[in-house]
Amino acid sequence: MTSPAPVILWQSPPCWGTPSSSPFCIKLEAWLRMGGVAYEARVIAGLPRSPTRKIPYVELADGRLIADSGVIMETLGRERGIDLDAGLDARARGLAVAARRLLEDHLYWVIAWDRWVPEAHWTKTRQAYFGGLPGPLPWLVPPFARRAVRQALHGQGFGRVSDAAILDRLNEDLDALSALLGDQEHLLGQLATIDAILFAFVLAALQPPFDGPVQRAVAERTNLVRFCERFERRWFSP
Ligand SMILES: N[C@@H](CCC(=O)N[C@@H](CS)C(=O)NCC(=O)O)C(=O)O
Repeated sequence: MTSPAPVILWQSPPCWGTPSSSPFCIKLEAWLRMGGVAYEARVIAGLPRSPTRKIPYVELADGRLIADSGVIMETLGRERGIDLDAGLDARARGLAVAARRLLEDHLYWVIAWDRWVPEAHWTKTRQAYFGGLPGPLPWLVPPFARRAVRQALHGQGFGRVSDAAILDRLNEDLDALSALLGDQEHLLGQLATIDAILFAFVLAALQPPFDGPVQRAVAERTNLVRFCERFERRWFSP
């Protein structure tokens, strides 16, 4: 039997020593590696061609474009018989959903705020995300992109509260994750999809070169940092 053609993973470029500036892209790439799916990572030029206009998305050999890291994982999992969560019982599955929501729908917004809002951080984000664009684009694009993120943060709520309130919530998130992980090798005691998600979002909070309160808060939870180091060694070593 011939093996399927590599999946094309469309994502944002590597950033600050991580495989992509987007934690959702890192999550998906980690899952592809864990599931043994052959893929080719490509950097988008211009706006995403995905149905949702978001990254990551994948392009399959039959021409399908699939958006959303979760949908992509479900689709490829179903079509290729990959189930990294087969060994989880109902309680562990429940915990995985809760942790995923915390990471993707809450910690994600702390990460976005940290990168796009404080002026000193924005200077570095702007350079990292847009500095390589051609012509006048590094001057033209960032103000529009920043306005869109600020509007999203306003809708989500972080745009309406103090920095201290955001950091309080970050600390609650990190305490919860750190307590769940404890001294285990994997969040749920065995390798599962949630490990890819934990890795991607904790790394995305830790890695920017801001040396700010977000990075310090993550660094204090040494079990989370060690988890990321282990995960990276196992799944992203050359
Ligand atoms: N639920 C989506 C979320 C993806 C997502 O929010 N991607 C961000 C980058 S981190 C994006 O493309 N943002 C562009 C936009 O919102 O227009 C997934 O799991 O893939």
